[in-house]
Amino acid sequence: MNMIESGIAASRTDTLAMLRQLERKVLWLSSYMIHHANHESERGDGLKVGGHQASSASLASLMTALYFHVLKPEDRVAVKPHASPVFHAIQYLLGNQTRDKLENFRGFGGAQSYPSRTKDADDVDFSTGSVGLGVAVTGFASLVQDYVRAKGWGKSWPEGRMIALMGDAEIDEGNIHEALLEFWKHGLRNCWWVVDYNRQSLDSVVSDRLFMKVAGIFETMGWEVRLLKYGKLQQETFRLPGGARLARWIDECPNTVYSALVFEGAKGWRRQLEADLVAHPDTLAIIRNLDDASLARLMTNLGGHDLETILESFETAPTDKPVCFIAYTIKGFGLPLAGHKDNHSGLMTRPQMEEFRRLHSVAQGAEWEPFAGLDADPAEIASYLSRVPFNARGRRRLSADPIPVGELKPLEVKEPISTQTGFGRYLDAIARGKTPLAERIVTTSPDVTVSTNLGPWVNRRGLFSLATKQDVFRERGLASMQKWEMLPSGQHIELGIAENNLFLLLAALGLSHSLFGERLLPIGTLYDPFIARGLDSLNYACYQDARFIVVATPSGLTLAPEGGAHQSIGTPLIGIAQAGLASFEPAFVDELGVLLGWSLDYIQREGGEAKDQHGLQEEQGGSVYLRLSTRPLEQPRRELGDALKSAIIQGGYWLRQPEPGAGFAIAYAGAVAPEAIEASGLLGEKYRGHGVLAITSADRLLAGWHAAQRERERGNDAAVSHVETLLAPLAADAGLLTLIDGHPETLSWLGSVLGHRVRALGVEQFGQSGSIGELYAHYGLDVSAILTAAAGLRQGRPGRVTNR
Ligand SMILES: Cc1ncc(C[n+]2csc(CCOP(=O)(O)OP(=O)(O)O)c2C)c(N)n1
Ligand SMILES: [Mg+2]
Repeated sequence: MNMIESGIAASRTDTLAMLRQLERKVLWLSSYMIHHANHESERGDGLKVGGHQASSASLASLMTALYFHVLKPEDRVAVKPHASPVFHAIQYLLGNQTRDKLENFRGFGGAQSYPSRTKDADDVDFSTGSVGLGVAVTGFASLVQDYVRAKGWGKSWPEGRMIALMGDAEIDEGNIHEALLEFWKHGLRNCWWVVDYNRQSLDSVVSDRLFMKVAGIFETMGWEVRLLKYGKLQQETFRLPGGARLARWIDECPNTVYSALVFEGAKGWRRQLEADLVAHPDTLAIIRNLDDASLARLMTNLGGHDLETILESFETAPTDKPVCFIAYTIKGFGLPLAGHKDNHSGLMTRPQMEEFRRLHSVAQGAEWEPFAGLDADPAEIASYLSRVPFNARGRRRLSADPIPVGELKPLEVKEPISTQTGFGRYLDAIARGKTPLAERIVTTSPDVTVSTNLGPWVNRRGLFSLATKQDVFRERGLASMQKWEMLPSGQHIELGIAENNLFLLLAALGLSHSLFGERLLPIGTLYDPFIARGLDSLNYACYQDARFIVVATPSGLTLAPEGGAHQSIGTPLIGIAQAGLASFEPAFVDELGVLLGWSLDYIQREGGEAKDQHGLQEEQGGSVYLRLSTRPLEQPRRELGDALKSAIIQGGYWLRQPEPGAGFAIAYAGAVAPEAIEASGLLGEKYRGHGVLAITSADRLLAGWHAAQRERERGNDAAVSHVETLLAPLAADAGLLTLIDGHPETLSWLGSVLGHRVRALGVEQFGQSGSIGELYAHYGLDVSAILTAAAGLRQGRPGRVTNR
């Protein structure tokens, strides 16, 4: 060994010694945090239990090695839900988390049970909670990083590794496998998935045979698979005479038996090994030479708990392809719960915690002291922590200036046109320009690019691919409507048919400003009914406050001949209920133009929560859902003034203004506008002065009404919502007929605003094939159904129930 080599070896030894100290501290802090929430906190029962204790201990070694040595600021990590205490403990040691939040773990305003980008203060990169989603989003974030860099942007921030620290049971989630296929197609790089292979999920023990099949799946998908199976102690022991037999015994030991022995400890190990290895005296000699503590240490010295093995594996791992690390760990490692199959929501008892405190040499009252009970000099630890590469650039939330949007030029249309066609034309018009807006829009779709009218946009802006690939049909001079040229400058990311992938990609694209410092304006399209297929991923994207526009088209019965399987009924209610998502269902393309322009701006707003007063998140912004249709409609000839534009954005306007005191109005949303208009014409004389209310967003009208009620309850009598203003001209006993190609509940609440009687028309049954006319007649959305319902309202029937 020369001087340089011995210097490196010495510094390696120092690093390992320091990491061992920090590993101890991380295990202590995370365990105590959970214990405190369950046993010491007086903040209520709601804080108690949770499957954190054993599950956190399982990742403590890996996370120590990663955060205190391997990671760089540009690396982005999704931490498995139940390792949240480990993450918060690490951030606390790095000075990025407060003691108060740790003491209030799981409490209101405290460190969150599952790492949360939006609710935690300590720089969480990706929220986790719904297992599988946080894992997959790392791969999509890596694709987004490639996208941004392929455009020549984001160069002031180094390229990072997108890392998932995942539970082994997360592999069971289908969305992971959907994502793996997509990643292979897109040539994923810079992505590491670290499987915490503790062979336990919530209810059961994971089968090793099954998991090795999983390893095969990763390899087939182009991933490098690295097993972190044996720790250094085991590796050295296996080299002794008889050692190879011990290795074989470990390999062949079923997971259930291994787990049970971990829990039983040295006595259990000794009994089992003596019985199983009677025919191998040299192997038994190794075991008999060890005292109880050493035997237990040897048998549990797995790769995922051995810092040296962990460092070696991570420091030599490639970034030019994805890597799956299968790290063998023990659930509850270092705790008295270790290995027990029921330990998922297991908690240490008070006596167990006292013993644990003694083991960690932490004095009463010093529980939260960062260095209490450690052997190393506190100054040395502090100095090491101050040099940790991950922390070198402080908080890693980046930002990007908003892209100016301006108003979209209204389309010139003479013929009947659908909102879906209008959407395609607006994007085509944007695509023609050399504007920052055109540059920053990125579209994506799960195999419905053409059928949702993104074709013209893609033809102009190209498909994204890291490698340029020519369009074969075009090269050969064969006529085609689609120019499928793939190139790094392309702005459409084509996905296979997997709606989870759509929403996870939108989640990653929609965080680009914060993760990579580059603003993207993501627009994803899909068929409206299939929102349900990716619903949890959509919810996940919104929870992270990712910003995007989802255009769902076609919707409802208007895709008539496609039949019931493709008919969406409940999606407007999803639009209302999904937090962080403003939903719209315009009928006419001029409305759509206003809403699209507004949406592109709204998804970029970042005002604080405190400024919001109207329940509409005007200041802080959010994501947007546009529910569109393929039904061509005659368009109103009009120029939209500012007041009308504003009303469209707020959720509705009078298409036909009611006279003061009018006794009747029709409120419609979306593609049923012609029925509402025709019925209104026929009702004309009989229902003099009636109104026709165009609802562009039931979601925003409802949110605004609820917010105004809250405001008034707080003492602000002047607070009035848009919908209250709209309905004010109607007589107190007026009848309100609501109409939507979706669940009637979407609009029926309108009657509660000022106490009007309501008859709500919509769809409550699965559809069948037919023309739009036939289906509207069948489900009671046609003119005749409106007239019948209107007559009922006039006679006061729907509002009255006779008492018998
Ligand atoms: C989509 C979803 N389904 C169910 C749960 C409830 N749940 C939380 S953790 C868990 C099992 C976790 O096992 P694993 O991923 O192996 O993590 P470990 O606790 O072993 O570290 C389950 C089923 C969840 N969080 N998300
Ligand atoms: Mg597990």
